[in-house]
Amino acid sequence: MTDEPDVELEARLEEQDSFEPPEEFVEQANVTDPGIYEEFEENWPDAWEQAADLLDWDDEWDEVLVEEDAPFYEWFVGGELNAAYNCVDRHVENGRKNQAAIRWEGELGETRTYTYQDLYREVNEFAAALRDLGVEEDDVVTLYMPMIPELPIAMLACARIGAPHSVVFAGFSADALATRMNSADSEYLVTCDGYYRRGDALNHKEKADEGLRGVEHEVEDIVVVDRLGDKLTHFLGANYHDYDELVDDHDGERVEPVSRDAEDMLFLMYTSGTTGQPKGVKHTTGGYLSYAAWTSHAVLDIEPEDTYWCSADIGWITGHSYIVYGPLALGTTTMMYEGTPDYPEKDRLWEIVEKNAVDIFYTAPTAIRSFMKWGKEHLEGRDLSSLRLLGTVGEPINPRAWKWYYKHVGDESCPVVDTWWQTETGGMMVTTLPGVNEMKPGSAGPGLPGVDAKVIHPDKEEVEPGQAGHLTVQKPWPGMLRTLYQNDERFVQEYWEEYSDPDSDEWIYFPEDGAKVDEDDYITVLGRVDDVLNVSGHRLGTMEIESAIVGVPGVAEAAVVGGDHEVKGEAVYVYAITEEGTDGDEDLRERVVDNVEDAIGPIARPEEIVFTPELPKTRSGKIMRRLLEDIANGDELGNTSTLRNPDIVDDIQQRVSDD
Ligand code: 6R9
Repeated sequence: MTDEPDVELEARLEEQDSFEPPEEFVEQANVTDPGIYEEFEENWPDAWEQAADLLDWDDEWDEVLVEEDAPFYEWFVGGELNAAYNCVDRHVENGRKNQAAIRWEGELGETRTYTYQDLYREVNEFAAALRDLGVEEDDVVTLYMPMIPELPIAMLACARIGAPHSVVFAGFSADALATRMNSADSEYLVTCDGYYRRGDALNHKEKADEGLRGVEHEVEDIVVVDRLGDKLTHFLGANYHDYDELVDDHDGERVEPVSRDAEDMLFLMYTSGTTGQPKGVKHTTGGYLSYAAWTSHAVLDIEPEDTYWCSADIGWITGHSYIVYGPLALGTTTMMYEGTPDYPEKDRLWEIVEKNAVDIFYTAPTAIRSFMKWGKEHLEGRDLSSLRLLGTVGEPINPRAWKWYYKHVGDESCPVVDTWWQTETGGMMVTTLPGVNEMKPGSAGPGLPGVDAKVIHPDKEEVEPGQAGHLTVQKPWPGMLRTLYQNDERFVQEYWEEYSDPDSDEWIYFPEDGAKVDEDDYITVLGRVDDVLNVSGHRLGTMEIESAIVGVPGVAEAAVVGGDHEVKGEAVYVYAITEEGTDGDEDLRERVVDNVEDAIGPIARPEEIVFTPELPKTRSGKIMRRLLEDIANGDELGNTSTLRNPDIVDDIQQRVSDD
């Protein structure tokens, strides 16, 4: 880190490796009884009813869990409910219509507040508009939108009429949008004209239009939100609609929320896997919403009167579960911020916390490492005393960053929850309960009550404390993905095949993370064991990036690995073989970068590109990625004798140090 080391913090906190939850916090916490672990164990799976009981159901479930078709589990079977009703209507009915539901801060400083009544009104109007356009129950609606209130409104409008949404992160490229719309056969798109980033207005619609050109089926309708206020006149056809006009045309209309089966799809969310094709993770209405609400209650300690802020983007699962569905199901005030944390100044987030008296703040380790780098002086002028709980998610947090967060943001009076989970798990899985457990910086904690997380060897035995192994989950949970969209086979292959034994009906979920465990069953997640990188907490498939690179004329082959990065955690390192007669020059480098950004988005931008005549390969022809990682990190190289071409290693090292 480049800032002055905080001597006092170092001295006092460095040695400390566990922290008790602050008493003041425990006194008011939602969950404080350590017996909850036993309760779930003894009363499993019925204990999960306490998650479902946080919601209002149109029809009670007949069975909590049906395992007949494992690993295609079903939860709260026979139950019926509507997610939008649970996130909006019931709070209006319960006399809380004037409470703020969404508080939004634009990057330039504008603010908008939607009370639950406002939200109710606009969700209904947009739901009516979608219906009018022809959207029917079970049609997938793609939402390609940045952090503006119309995004959660569109999600809830879809949920109201039983149309699953598929949100595509606004930072993704036109190609990525097309791939996802094609995969989901999605015939409807909601997008916007543009948004602000570091003070610049970005043209988003141009990207959306370009993406639409790559969609292979007919797209029925495109709705465009006017974020920038300069009404776009360049709609490309009669099937383009202005969001405000649609909502005005349906002024005051009401749409009865559709009763959905607990197992009906609430949404699809695409995530990166080991192959080039992103995976469409399917989440359901009953299990997912119960799980998002339950974990928001038990781990984030959300109360209706709180102002809660998760600084993720709704385009990722964290935003789905912990900006939109969990917090709104509990009827709290959820914050949204459009912009970047250092615009216009590096204290922007703390300004927002102070101004809104935020109670709970949930962010990513990569953000915390940036705050550390910028220096604590950016927090010092701000009153952060409203904060009660801090959380992190997305990647492992190093103890130093954890302690910095605890001390400088939380003033040693807020518990920090380090929450391990995935797009596929729907919600948090491994974390401390802030009102129950002590915290150990760097270690996420035990599996949540009812979550059977175990770290195992290849022989399926649990590892000894301190040893590394694979993280697994050995019992189903309500928030779990049900399948990969239209690909049951890949679902079984990706998550269950490694450790399950179908013959004895033993099903073990493998999230593709390495981990170790200590004597108190606290799990430290070490990172992915597959070819997926975690750049600033975002999952990127190396295959996806490699295929974008070999698409550049002049590049014959490419290998992408993760190199250590001070702020991003991991960064994209590219080793590429050029074709005969092509120079690995600046021009080619630029074309590689452009192609990666076009195929995926700026988040996948390579940190380093090394052109080489060969890649180190084993005798069976496999690229030795470990070795390339070690070279990227300047680490001691392991044994290279199994290589078919050991001489190339020195050569590549030379090229790296020449750069
Ligand atoms: C929610 C989310 C999932 C992957 C996951 C793991 C990493 C997430 C973590 C963590 C260590 C934590 N990860 N939280 N690693 N400690 N607290 O991030 O979902 O985008 O699907 O990423 O992120 O490697 O497998 P997703």
